Amino acid sequence: MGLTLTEKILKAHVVDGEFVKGSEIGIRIDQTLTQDATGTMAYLEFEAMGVPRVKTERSVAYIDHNTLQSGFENADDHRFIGSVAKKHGIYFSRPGNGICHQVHLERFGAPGKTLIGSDSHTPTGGGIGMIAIGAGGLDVAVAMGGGAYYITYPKIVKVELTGKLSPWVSAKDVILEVLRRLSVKGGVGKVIEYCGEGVKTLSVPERATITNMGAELGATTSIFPSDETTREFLKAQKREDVYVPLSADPDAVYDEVVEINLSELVPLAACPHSPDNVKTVEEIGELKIDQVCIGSCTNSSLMDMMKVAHILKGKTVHPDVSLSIAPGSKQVLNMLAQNGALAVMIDAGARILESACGPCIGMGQSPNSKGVSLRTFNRNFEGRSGTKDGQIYLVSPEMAAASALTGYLTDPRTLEGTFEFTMPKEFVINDNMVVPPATEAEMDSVQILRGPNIKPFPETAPLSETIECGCSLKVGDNITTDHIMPAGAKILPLRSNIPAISNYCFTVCDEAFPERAKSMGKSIIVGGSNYGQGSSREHAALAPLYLGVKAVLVKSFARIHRANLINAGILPLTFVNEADYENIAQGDELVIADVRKAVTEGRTELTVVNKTNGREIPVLCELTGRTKDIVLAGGLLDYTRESLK
Ligand code: MIC
Ligand code: SF4
Repeated sequence: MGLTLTEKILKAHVVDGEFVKGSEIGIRIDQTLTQDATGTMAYLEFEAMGVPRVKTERSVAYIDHNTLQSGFENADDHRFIGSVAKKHGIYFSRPGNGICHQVHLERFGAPGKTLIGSDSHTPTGGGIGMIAIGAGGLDVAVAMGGGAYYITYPKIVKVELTGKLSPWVSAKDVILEVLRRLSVKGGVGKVIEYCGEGVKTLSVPERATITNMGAELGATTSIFPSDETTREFLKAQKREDVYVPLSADPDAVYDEVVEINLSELVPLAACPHSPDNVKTVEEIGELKIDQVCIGSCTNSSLMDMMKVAHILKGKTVHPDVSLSIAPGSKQVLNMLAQNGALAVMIDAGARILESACGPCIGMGQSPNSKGVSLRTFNRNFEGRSGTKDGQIYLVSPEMAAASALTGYLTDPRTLEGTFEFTMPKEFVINDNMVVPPATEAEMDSVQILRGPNIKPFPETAPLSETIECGCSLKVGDNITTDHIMPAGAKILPLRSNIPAISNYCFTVCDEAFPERAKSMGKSIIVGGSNYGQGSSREHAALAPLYLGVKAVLVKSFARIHRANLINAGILPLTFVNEADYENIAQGDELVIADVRKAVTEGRTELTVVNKTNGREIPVLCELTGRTKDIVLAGGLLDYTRESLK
């Protein structure tokens, strides 16, 4: 029986566990990446493990998220990350060099390699045939130290592409169509593998747009084959040496098949407040807009920017619209400057932002009250833009640029003519903003520069014999990590300071939560399905840990967040009968008797007794050998410190 591409790469990297669907496997990690909003914690954790130099083939630390420096905090964090990188063998991509995923694809990614990154959009690397997975910072720290990365051996979904995109229909519309069909939980426990004749018609940046936003499906990752198009891209990046051809065997067996005829796709938009709330322009109807933001790791390639420049050429942004553009990397920005497209954008009235995440993570450009904002980004969760009642629509660069001119949501197919982008034979290459690490001889003399905002990892404790405490919060379905631990320009500077950032935990849902949790001392959170979807931020587990949360009981979890809870030593529980969700109210007193004994013995079914209404609620605690030991130890840090000794 033939193998899928995913299986081929996983098989070549597996170091622990059995190759059986649904069971846990440990894989060797070739490359890691971090960004600054998750990086400080990841490097504090790496330091705590006591490994002098990273053991990966290539580890890169990017500065791209917290680039608005409205106080000393972000600048201090950048300095800290730069110094840790230098000391411990990590390449440092300085602020201004671009968004981690865009730069990694251009300069470091390689087909057939494994990459984990402390950012959920790490699957961008799947665009050149990598197994690239988003993970919590602690998992990335462990991988840098040479430890395996554990995933559930995934189901593999084949997306069979046929046909060719019509003019003004974009790679973004492909992934929006996949989201429309599969939903934000449709990819949980799965890898999405793209195959078929249609693959050949898509360039590397287009493929990367699709794998990037596969994160919104909740998928473990997404991947394209590595073919002649990949080789051409790598050659143009002067990296042809890392090219290897890779594809699934013709008789590979998949768990599910989705068919998409690219020729039939039309321009789409994800409406507020979920990336799977996808509609056509016609279905949305007339929509006056206030803002357009173009950029983010989903749509900031040279190809995307050239399309935008073509549409804007000789025109003026509508008087009621603010248009901002953030090219994804220094390479992209530089090429736009050299070929004149930047001048076209400036001339049309675009507000040019630095090459960074910017508005995507609420670092500036929040829309006006109730403002309608079209964004080429990947997430439109409530409040993420920084404006609580902002109405965010996720669209392609073509739709964004066309609408910026008309002031209304506009189907780009109404534009005259067509636009064919030819990939450059050579990109402009200058890696002068990537600082290499110190040599082994020099590394001891590198001083770590720590600012006063950097506080240590919160205290952990081994799992207690019995958990007896109140329910401090009850929330519904599809809670995102942006609800649990909001981001934005005000809160992001506190990413290295868990005590301070904890004061914002869950405040999107309930302003009183942090104080209430603190005064309760210890507590349990109850939630619905797909709890913790979205970002990889481990702060969404570390803040609850700091606030005394001992267990989270929900209908189902998103993958990375569940792993982050385990890493923080918080017990992840799911209802056996989802209807029991109704049998717990906020404030109820709950007991999980002899929980330590049960977990130690590997019992997966536990009972939560609701002392307030007398009900006994069966719950699942599905921990394997390793995750069981992590929870018993009080988290991954203690567990790893022991096992690396
Ligand atoms: C995001 O897009 O939500 C982020 C900000 O990039 C996060 C990481 C973070 O919260 O720092 C992610 O996607 O993992
Ligand atoms: Fe940055 Fe936005 Fe991409 Fe996250 S999704 S890495 S915030 S650009």
